[in-house]
Amino acid sequence: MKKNILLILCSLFFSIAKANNLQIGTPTLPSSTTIEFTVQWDNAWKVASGPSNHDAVWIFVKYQNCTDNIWRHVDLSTTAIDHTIGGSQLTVETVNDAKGVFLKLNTTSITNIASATIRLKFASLVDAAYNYKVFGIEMVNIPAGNFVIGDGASGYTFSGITITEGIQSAGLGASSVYQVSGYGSTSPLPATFPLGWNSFYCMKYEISQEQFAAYLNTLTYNLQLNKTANSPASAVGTLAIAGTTNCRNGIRIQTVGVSNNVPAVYGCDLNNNGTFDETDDGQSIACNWLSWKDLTAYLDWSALRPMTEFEFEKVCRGSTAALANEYAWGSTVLLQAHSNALTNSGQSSEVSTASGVGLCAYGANNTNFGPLRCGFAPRTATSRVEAGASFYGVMDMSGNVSEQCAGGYNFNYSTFTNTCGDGELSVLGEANIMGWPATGGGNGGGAVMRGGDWLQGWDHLRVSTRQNMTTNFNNSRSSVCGGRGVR
Ligand SMILES: [Ca+2]
Ligand SMILES: [Ca+2]
Ligand SMILES: [Ca+2]
Repeated sequence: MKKNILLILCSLFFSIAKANNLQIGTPTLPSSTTIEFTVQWDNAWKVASGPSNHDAVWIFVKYQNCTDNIWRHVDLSTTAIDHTIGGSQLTVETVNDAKGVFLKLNTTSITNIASATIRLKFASLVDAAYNYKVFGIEMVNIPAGNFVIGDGASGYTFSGITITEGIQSAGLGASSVYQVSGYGSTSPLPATFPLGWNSFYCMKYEISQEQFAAYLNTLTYNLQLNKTANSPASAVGTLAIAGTTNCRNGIRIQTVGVSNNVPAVYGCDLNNNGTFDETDDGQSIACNWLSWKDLTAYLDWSALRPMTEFEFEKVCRGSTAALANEYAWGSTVLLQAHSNALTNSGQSSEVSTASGVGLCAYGANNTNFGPLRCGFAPRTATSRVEAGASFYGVMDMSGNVSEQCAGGYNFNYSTFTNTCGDGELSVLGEANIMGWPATGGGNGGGAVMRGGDWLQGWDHLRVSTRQNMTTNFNNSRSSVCGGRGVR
């Protein structure tokens, strides 16, 4: 019975023509302590079984002080009744650190939110004369529960351990996480390390190029200088973070930066015709060229955090038994999607010319290509295995861009906790959360690449493989690395 419910849900779940269809209206300030805006998103879900979970939008607000022009994070009230949610479809979930709120469906359904008016209360008085921006990121609830880490078959896999509530609350000793072919942890995994049993939210999609450009546009000139590949004073059209062979990353300088008061403006111009944010300029393509430091800066800024290797496998596999060599959609069937075979290339409706079970962007084996649109695989009434969806409905966990996770070998697991970003960056524009790994690399850095990508082969795509343990591509910007956050 449960299986039937799952199949029915999946056919609704993954009927997504356009992935990142979340739209947030221009905000207004009805008072000095509130901000109001509209939210629209399609295929919102709250389901009771198969699995029981829901999606949500993580909303956070930034303000710009008109004296120093710096964008800072707005803390929001942690009392739910302080916020006013228009209509009956949505409800608000506050968070203890006040860094944002989750919007989610009020009752069990799968539906579109045509337009809901949201009024959020600030935690403290903020000047209404400032400039404000509201950001939203689609998330998926990953409920608390047991899961298996390791399929015992893939490269450098964990040996297949069921993570229970008891293990999460007691921690996992070093000896018990020894891998089948080496690369076990050399330090105990304490209870403070997110072993994945507890409930959390995971970004539904990889960070898109549009999302990353929006983040760059809140940085001062000096921070842009530190956090991009070329000076913000470079000519219009200069690539922001990509190498010369840009591998479908079209984030470029739209307006030349001058000073901290006049930083560069970045936009998407994948077709490189000098006109920004046209319908085919790749706004919805997954953002590659993200080093570990780029990913963690984005996550600190958005008040999320990196996921751990344990959480990565839970998001993929859910509560099911481990299947040897399975991919994120729970089977070993694989079908290549390639950026040389697309319909509506660069558009928000971009799809692979291929379709079917196990469709996944991998194995291009040629750096003239690149990643695809976030959530490109779901079509009308596609099943989980055709949509490339994880157990909980998270997209592209296998393939497209590599996921960068806290974990790996020779990593001090005692330092990393579930502390999220606080919305503010260091004076160099880096993440500055205690315990987050400072550098990339799976061997010693504490930031291992998981899930494979558009360039590498099939063996990197498996849920349990830790094949990139020693590659350390993500110490610098790589055409294959991107990522997503959790909270
Ligand atoms: Ca263009
Ligand atoms: Ca991925
Ligand atoms: Ca910070």
